[in-house]
Amino acid sequence: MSELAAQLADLQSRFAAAVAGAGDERALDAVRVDFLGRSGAVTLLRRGIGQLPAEERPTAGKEINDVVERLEAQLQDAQGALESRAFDADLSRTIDVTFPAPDAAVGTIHPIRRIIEDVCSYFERMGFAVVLGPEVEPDQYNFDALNIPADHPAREGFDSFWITDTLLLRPHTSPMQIRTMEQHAPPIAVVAPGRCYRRDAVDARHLFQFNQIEGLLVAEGIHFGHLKGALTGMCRELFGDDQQVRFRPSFFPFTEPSAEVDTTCPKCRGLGDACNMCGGSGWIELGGAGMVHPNVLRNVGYDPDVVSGWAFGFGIERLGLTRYEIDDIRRFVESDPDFLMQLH
Ligand code: FA5
Repeated sequence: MSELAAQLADLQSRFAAAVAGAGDERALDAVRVDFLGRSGAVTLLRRGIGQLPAEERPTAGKEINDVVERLEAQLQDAQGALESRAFDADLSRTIDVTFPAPDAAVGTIHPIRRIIEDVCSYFERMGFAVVLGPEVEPDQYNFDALNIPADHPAREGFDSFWITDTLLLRPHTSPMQIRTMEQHAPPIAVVAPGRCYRRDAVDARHLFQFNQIEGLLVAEGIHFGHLKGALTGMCRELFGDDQQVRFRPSFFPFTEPSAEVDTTCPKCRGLGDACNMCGGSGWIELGGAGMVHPNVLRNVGYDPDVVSGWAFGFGIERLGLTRYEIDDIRRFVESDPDFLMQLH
């Protein structure tokens, strides 16, 4: 027997003994490192090949490789045996099938989505339809048809993300007024919730992506009192039974007269005092509203001498701040489940 053959025989019997003694996967891995690792016994033998006469080297290399193959196969068998022993042990455990299971984690509707659903449901019960529209609009729908021509300073107020010279991410849901009236003859009664985008700096009251809900009612004989009644009812639905609604004169090119809409602060119930929710005024601002401007009705082919209408546009996140008494609008978009799950 050559010297190498004797060394290989010795190595194999030491290997077999080591594998037999390895009781778990970690011990088996140590055996692999000792024999087949980078500084293991096989590597030492390989280094010895260099000392042999050149003509013996190929045979010696092959002999070592054959042994390595066998060792690897034995390691794999031993690994399989260990796994099946662990599996058997697991099977033989007694399981108490009557033990109560932990509660499954379930999600809830996001508070912003809940407010959208509540407002839609309030208006649907009054016969309004819910309509959805594109978030990318031509300036024609977003401005021109809403009585805001190209040189009108009101365009500056909607600091918009422009995509091309004529296309923009809508900064408000009011284009849905035009889209709806273009497609349907009066009477019209719709609400249109959806995402809006503005180049506003993010702070406690502003996001660059937020949600609005637009409302539009157009028919014969519609007046400001209808608007007041609808919005007062909506505030009571969202915030409680004794909410009041206040209309402050304002300006929007697409409504005349126009108003900013406030509701009594649901925290201090309108008392003001040192309320940190409303800053002591007793009122919270929700959005804009007014009677649809005659030019807007004309732009969609309606006759302002025959029909009239009201419209409003409220920020959903602002409704959320008020409803849940939260002091920072960013909480809604931070995706903190522990925080969001508290709001129902
Ligand atoms: C408008 O967007 C008008 N289209 C509303 C309107 C519709 C008036 C129909 C008349 C008739 P305004 O720019 O004020 O108006 O925005 C309305 C509401 O959107 C604000 O009161 C606020 O609640 C919300 N809002 C506006 N910008 C932001 C913002 N960056 N982050 C969060 N909410 C915002």
